[in-house]
This record gives sequence, structure tokens and C-alpha cells, in this order.
Amino acid sequence: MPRSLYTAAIDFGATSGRVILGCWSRQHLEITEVHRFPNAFHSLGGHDYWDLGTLWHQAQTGLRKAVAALPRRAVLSSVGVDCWGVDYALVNDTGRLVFPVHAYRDARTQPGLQRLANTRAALARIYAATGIPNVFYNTSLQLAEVVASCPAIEDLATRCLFLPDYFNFLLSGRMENEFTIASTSQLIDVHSRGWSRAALEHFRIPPQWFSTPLLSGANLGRLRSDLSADSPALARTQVIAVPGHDTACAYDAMPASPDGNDLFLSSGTWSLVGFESDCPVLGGEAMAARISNERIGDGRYRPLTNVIGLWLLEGTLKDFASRPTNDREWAALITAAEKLPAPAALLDVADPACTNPVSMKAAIDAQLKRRQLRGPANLAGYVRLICDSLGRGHADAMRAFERMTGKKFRRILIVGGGSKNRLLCQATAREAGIPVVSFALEGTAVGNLASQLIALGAVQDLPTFRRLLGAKLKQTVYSPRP
Ligand code: LFR
Repeated sequence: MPRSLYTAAIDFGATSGRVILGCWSRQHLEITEVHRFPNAFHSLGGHDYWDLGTLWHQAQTGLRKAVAALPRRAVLSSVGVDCWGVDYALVNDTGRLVFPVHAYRDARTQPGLQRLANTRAALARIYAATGIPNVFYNTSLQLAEVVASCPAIEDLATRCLFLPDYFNFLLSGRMENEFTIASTSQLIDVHSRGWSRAALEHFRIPPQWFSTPLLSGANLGRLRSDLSADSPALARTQVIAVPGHDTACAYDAMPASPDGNDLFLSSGTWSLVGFESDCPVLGGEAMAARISNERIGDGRYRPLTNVIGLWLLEGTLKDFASRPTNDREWAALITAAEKLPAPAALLDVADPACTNPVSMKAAIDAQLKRRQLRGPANLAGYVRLICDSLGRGHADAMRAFERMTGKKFRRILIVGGGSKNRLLCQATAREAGIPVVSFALEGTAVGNLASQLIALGAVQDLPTFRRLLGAKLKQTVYSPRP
């Protein structure tokens, strides 16, 4: 094995993406962000779509920059892709897209969502079969809508590839379904590692669109020759099917204590609050608390609750011309928000009006008005209200897990963009009553790289990776009482 091993993570987020180069040397991972790009869905004729051509272009640019950042004569050993959950591409046998790629916030699933919500028996049956609650973005609802509104799709499409699967296909030429991303669909059987016949039948989705999911870390072979043609550094690059779901990657990167008493918070556009478990958390109370039994790359479970997250803040900022544009302005805004008195009341973070509003500020103001509360006076006020409300949302999710499992969490580990926001970390610690340990870490990309290093045989397993990572990481602890 060479002294330094270079691997690249392509990490697509709903509002931004990045390509990270990892250098594994002497049991230590050094990461360099070689490319960052914005991402957004666009509206066309009343529907929301991702721009896949642009994303693929950005991935290729990132790969080229990763190669340019390598030392002389070094090679890129492997590459892996992770992405937000649930969205997919319908393709034919040659991999051509046969349907435009919708973004999960598209309102087209609303009628299906309501229909299932109003059919109590079916709702409970689908939750018992898949362990995934009824949420507007589920792949199940999205595919059901396509099949119902465009019946010819059954003849046109031969495969359903989730977005990381589709990018893996573009990189390697192989069409596979990877397990973690498949588990976000509400179509995987919660008691096995295969597809749920009950769910596929209920939503009338053609089962032949899917192949047996690969556990994470599977090697898909070399990068396609047209991609490596001009670059000797890419000639032997392997494409690894890392956990395709970004949240699965972020959870893998948690330097968790082996005692199992840490609660995980991956904080970005969404806040994903959860833990790792050998068994799913099911039943009526779990369904009411919207516990989502998504899966770990090795087949186990990550029961989690999806809290609306920094989407609230990202949206609100768009309504203020005075929004921060650099680190210094961000720091000043957080300090100003911190100095304000605590808000009289917090937001209901489960308000469906905040899912995809034209103006987030207007949606927040409307909620407050409905509840006869006064809106904040300025941007700092909104920042304070949003961070405190998210902190409460995180704590509520933790308490629901504790009630249902009898567990008692000792710490909350936070990674992702929000781990750098001290107001959010502090509010979470205060509301949960336990310390929040923040690792200013690109958790998703690090989990992606970890899976590659394990697949290449450079690291024995995930517990070993976490131990080595934790020993080097800088951490900031937020105590529940500042
Ligand atoms: C986070 C995430 C969440 C998923 C949401 C929608 O980026 O992957 O885990 O629920 O996006 O796909």
C-alpha cells in the first residue's frame, strides 16, 4: 500500500455541493475542499426540478481540481458520491433519462400525502412494513404520482436509480441501487435488506425498476475510460458505492463513544436527530413522532427525526438585503442575535407552510400572526428565533427517543454546517439539558471518504476509523447552562 492514499468525495447537498480530496497517511485523514458550488432546484410550469446536467458538470470540474491538487505522480485511488435523500432518475436500459428529475419539495405529492394520512389502516401498514413515516418528499409518493399521471412511464423506464446511483452509473457505467439511499424511499422492507412488496404494491410501483440493494462500500469498478482518458492519475481510480445518503455518511463520521449513549445531530439544510441501533423503533408512538428508520451501510438502523433545519434560516436570509456575505459579517450577526432577549415564544418548526414557501420570512410572520405573536424587528431577531426554535425541536426529538427506547442520552454530537453556529449549538444544549459537542467537521464528506478507505483495505472498519478520527479532532463543548 502506498504511504499516502488519495480518495475523493463528491458530496451533493440540496443548497450546495462540494468535492473533497482526502489524503490518508500514517493513520490520519487530511481533507482539502477542492471545489464548492451552489445548488438549487428550479420551477418550470408549476413544478420543481433539479438541474442534473449542471451537477454532473460540477462533479467533473471537482474531479479535475482534485487531480490538479495531487502531488506529482500521485494517483487518485477512488471516488465516492453521496447526495440528499429520496430523489431519483428514471432511465432506460442504456441509462438515458426518460423523465425529468423532480426536486423533492415539488408540491405534486400533496394529494397522495393527504390520501395516505386519511387512511389510517394503510398508514399503519406502510409504517409497519417500511419503518418510514408518511412525509411529502418520500420516493414512494413521488413515484406513485408519476405512475398515476403518466402511465406510459412503465414502458419507457426500465430502472429507477436514486441520484447517487445515477452519478455512480455516469462514473462507472454500472447501474446499481445502494442500500442507504434506497432506505430513504419508504420502499425498503424494515425487517430485511430488500424491497418491501407491501409498499411497492400499495403505491403501484413496478418492482422491476429496482435491483437488490448493494451494501455500502461495494466496488463498482474503474472510472469509465472516457473520464480518465486525459489523466494518468485517474487511470486506475475505483468507483466505490459509499453510503449514497448524505445523512448516512454524516452519521458514519460521528466520533461516537462505543457505549451508544451519544445522540447524533447532522445539521445542515435539514436537522437529522437520531442514533444507531441494531433494531428499528416501530409502533404507533414512533409513527406519531415521525421516527424514520433509515439504514446504516452495513444493514443496521439509524432511527432519526427530520427537523426542518437551517432551511428556515437559508430562506429567511433571502428576504434581507443586509444578509451576511462573509465570515466576519456572519460572526457579527450571530453576536447581535445572542445579545437579544430570549424570544417570548418559539416557532412551530413542524408548520407545513415553511416547507417550500415563496418567502420564508412571510411564512414565519404569518405563523406568528396566527398565534397572535409579534414578529422580530430585524434579521438578528429572526436568527435568534430560528436557532432557539430549532434547539427546542432537537430536544423534543431526543425526548421522544428516550421515551420510546428507555435510553438516556449523555451527549449530543453535532456535525455539518450548523456545528459552526454557536447560537444553534447553545440553544440545543440548553433545551436538551445535556452537553452538545461540536466538531467543525464536513461530516458528510468525511463519512464518504471513510467508506472508501475501508473498501480499499486501508482502514479495518468503521469503529477503527472513528477512534482514529476522534483522537485528532478539535471539539467545542456547549454546556446546558452557559
Ligand atoms: C439531508 C437529507 C435528509 C433527507 C432530506 C431529503 O440532506 O438527505 O436526510 O430526509 O435530505 O432528501
